[in-house]
Amino acid sequence: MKKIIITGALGQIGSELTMKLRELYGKDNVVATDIREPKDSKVVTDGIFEQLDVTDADRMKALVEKYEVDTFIHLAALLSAVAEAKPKLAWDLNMGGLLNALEIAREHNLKFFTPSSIGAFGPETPKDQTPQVTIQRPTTMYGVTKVSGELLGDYYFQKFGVDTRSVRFPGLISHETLPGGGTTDYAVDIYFEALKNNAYTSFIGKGTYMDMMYMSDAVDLIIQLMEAPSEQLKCRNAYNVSAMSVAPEDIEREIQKHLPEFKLTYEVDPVRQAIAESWPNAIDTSAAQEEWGFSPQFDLEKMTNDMLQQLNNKEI
Ligand code: VAH
Repeated sequence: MKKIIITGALGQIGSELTMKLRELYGKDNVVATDIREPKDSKVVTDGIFEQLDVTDADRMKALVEKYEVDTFIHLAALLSAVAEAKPKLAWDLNMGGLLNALEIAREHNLKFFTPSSIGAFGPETPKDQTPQVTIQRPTTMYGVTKVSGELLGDYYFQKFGVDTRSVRFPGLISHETLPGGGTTDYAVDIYFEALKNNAYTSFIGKGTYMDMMYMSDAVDLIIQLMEAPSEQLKCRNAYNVSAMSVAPEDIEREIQKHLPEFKLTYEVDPVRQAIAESWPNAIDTSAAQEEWGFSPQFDLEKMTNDMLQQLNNKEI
């Protein structure tokens, strides 16, 4: 990777990935784009930023040619809960944007990354130690777009030789940005609310296990995967990646080591609970470990320490 364009740069992943890439590759070699253009974000003020609606193929192509990038990181998409509320918009944005990006990657021979998700699995998928290759019949529009995206990644690699790379992200936990419309958002909100109110009401029920990962590990693994030698990679649809499998009460116990009076209560949101229950409890990540050295650094204890410390410093 030398010169990189990112879509969705103001999103949960994009806002941290953009800053890390600017640090590693130089501010002049990272073109951050997003449909929004807030004046106060360092993603906008601390480097190259262009407004881009990913359904506008002509503008996307013009930016790729203007900055002569060699790598395309496509993050713009609607997340699971919002997608379930607006399924047609989710299909149009998630798939229309992705196809525009893949076509431009094909025309300009760009190295390509877009994330899939554990949301690409469904109720028939084995729930524990979910294999790299298994049944994928998701029951959400988000999941349908993620499986379709995985198949497109395979297709553009096999048919056109595009260097497509992807991972199935678990729930991602970040202190930089509040997530927007995901099912795993409770695992971010809980830390903000613990510090603000010493209490949190979870919309996901007790005992609901999902894979999770600290954003720091997610950002590092994207760079690690993108820098891995192409010949090492057998999976061009998406690799299973995860750092931990947790339920709300596990996070509660970890937070109480720092805030002993912290109280977790539950008000289950049936829509997001149903989505969560259709996803695996814990996926197998051996393929990513073996093929490109995936090795997350943050477990629940280490993540909780860092989250609370970082949020304390921000005086949220
Ligand atoms: C969501 N945070 O909840 C995203 C992610 C695995 C979850 O895809 O939609």
